[in-house]
Amino acid sequence: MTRLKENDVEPIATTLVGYNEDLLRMTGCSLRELAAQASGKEIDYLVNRNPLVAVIPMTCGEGIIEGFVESVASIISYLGSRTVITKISDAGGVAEAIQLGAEILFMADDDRFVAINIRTGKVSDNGEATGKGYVAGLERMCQGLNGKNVLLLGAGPVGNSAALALVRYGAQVTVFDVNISASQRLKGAIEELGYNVQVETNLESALTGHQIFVDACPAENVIQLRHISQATRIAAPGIPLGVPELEVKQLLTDRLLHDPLQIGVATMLLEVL
Ligand code: PYL
Repeated sequence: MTRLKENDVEPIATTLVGYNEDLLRMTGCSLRELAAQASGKEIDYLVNRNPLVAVIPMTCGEGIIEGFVESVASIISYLGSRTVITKISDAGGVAEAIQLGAEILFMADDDRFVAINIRTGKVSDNGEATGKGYVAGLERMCQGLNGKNVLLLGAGPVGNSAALALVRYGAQVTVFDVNISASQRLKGAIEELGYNVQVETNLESALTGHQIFVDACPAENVIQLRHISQATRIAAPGIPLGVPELEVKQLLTDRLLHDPLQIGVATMLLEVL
């Protein structure tokens, strides 16, 4: 998993209104509606129960990312939840959150970013939630995915979650990962659930043979200009963005779904309600 940097998260809190307008234009739904669709939860549950959500800084491993907990808290607050960032980090922060009466805890170390509902025991992992959230956005952007060919780049945690969400929407999924055994493992897991996935080992032919992409791999500039047409739609949960930034603005306006945290955090919250 690629570690976010301060300049990935710093702009989030002050650009959520504009971000939501862009999302509405691209997918026809707001961040709240997208998270509700991805999690299968009704948004008014969030409003009615209004649980206190605590975001806890974690100093372990490579430590704090400046602005990370503030960005997570701003997204949760934007969704309408009562939110607090604990003053204390780590174990003390967990104790502080519970003493404050928090029902849901968000925290991230170098390996896992989780949301925990301490009342129900429900846990949501950022990778799994991000995969579901982005596929829900892609489904709205494409006005449905049933019967459509989708190329999934990356068979990691986000890719595995995205693959399951894609086949559940009826998409014909082809997966490419530089690590072929990762693609095979993903194929096996999806087949166990009664669905089919094709494994592609030639990236160039996969890219030229598809218009709908889920870019869930950490490589940069995988999707090149020659792979982009008027029909191209891209959901890109991967950090850093796998499409050349500059050209993207010109060619893919309103057809590229990409953010550092928003869709994943919103889906995590709805998942643990
Ligand atoms: C959750 C993000 C999404 C992509 N990469 C993941 C990442 O950067 N994880 C590390 C998060 C560390 C947070 C730090 C803090 O500020 O509490 N422990």
